[in-house]
Amino acid sequence: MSDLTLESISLDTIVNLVKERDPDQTEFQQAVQEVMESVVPFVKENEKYHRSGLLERLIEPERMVMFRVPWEDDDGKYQVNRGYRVQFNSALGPYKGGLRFHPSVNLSIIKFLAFEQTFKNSLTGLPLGGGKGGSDFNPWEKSDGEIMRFCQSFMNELFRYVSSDTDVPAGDIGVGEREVGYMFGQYKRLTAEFTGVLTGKGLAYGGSKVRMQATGYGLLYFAEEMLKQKNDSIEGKTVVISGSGNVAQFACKKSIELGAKVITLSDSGGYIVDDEGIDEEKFEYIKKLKNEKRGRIKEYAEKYDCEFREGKPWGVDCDVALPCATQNEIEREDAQSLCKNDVLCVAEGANMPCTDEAVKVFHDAGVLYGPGKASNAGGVAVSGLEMTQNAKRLSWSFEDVDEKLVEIMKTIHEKCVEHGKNGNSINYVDGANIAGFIKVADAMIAQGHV
Ligand code: NDP
Ligand code: 2IT
Repeated sequence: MSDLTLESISLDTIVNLVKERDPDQTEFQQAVQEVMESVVPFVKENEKYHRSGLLERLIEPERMVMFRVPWEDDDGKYQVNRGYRVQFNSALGPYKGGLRFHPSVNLSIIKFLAFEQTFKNSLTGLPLGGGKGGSDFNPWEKSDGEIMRFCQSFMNELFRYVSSDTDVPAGDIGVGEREVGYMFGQYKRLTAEFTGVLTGKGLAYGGSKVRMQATGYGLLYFAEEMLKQKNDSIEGKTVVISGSGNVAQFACKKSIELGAKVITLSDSGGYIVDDEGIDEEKFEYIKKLKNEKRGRIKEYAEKYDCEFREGKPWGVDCDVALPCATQNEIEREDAQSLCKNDVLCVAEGANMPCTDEAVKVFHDAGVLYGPGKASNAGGVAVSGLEMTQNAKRLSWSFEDVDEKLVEIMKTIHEKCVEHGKNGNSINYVDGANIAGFIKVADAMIAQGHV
């Protein structure tokens, strides 16, 4: 890659660099394009950033590791999966970001997630670099013993690249407290050290209060700030949520607490529509169904006698839509359906759940649209607070951590407004990308051409 000059910096030149290098990495190309649509015009206007191969360095991970993960299933057969850790950018602190276990995982997906994480972590204001990892392992219908053996084998290799001061993984799709626990146990065994090498740990051994709730709660704190811009609030609104995992569950819980009516949740099998709204009791049922029994959302429809439909929930009439499942789950037609039903606000709990075309539909329709790197940053923010508590060897109360989370989400919103204000409206995509970029870029320049 060559050093770009002011004249040669353009969205196309940057995106083409990525396409030429990694033609098959479509998710990574999509994430770079989305960030650079905001950053390139900003860089052109700010001379400080016309140097040091800054943009070329920003789109290339500092380090990527891929490794074999062999494990024994319950029938005594050997299975082999592929493990990944992409250490994208350490300008602001130790690499930080989750681990995803899902059969769709590949290098493109882990790179897009690590790239997004770099800007998200910058927005939190905490000293966190960006990274992500995972495996194409499918946790679905695996026994507890199989999950444990897989996690141990995964850590047998990963432990060489992580530590509380260099790279601190956490959960993501398919990785929750149980998996973090097995990986933490194995790391401790391999290194004979009890340190905060992972976040999202159980409360008994160094986990932070509110970490479990943080992404979903933070999403609602952010959505509330967005609605405030239109002198509105979440109270009394009808909310459609996709997914039924960690993020979706606590987005649902906080929506209920704030007086909204949540009528859908989903999984890869389909979605439920509960016109009466999910209440606290139904929420407890879902938590048990998903986290302990590892059941399907369809069972909710049978228990509470409501509708279950295949596909995605975006055709359901709502005021607020919270995609909390996976990337590219809202495509152009889905966005059009939401707009047809006069959706007011779309805030992303998942990472990159809206395609570029869907985002354009929302912007053109004047919908409040919050990109994940801002609206779902609450999870990693509380992970950062978990690291601080571990380093100090103390544990803050639920109220203290929750209050800090509220403040962080409000500050991220303010940064989006500062850098995304466009006449009377706010372009949260530009706001989040530019605010996230400035801090990372300043730190990279200060640290020299490394
Ligand atoms: P979970 O594994 O707890 O839940 C994932 C949910 O999404 C499940 O209901 C799952 O359904 C559904 N899902 C996953 N993949 C697909 C797919 N390809 N098609 C349809 N449904 C799918 O993960 P999380 O709740 O932790 O993560 C959800 C999203 O939030 C991800 O995009 C993640 O990157 C993002 N995120 C997570 C954070 C965290 O702290 N955990 C922080 C910030 C963002 P099924 O079980 O049927 O696969
Ligand atoms: O996408 C994300 O921000 C996460 N999966 C959480 C990362 C973390 O380190 O807590």
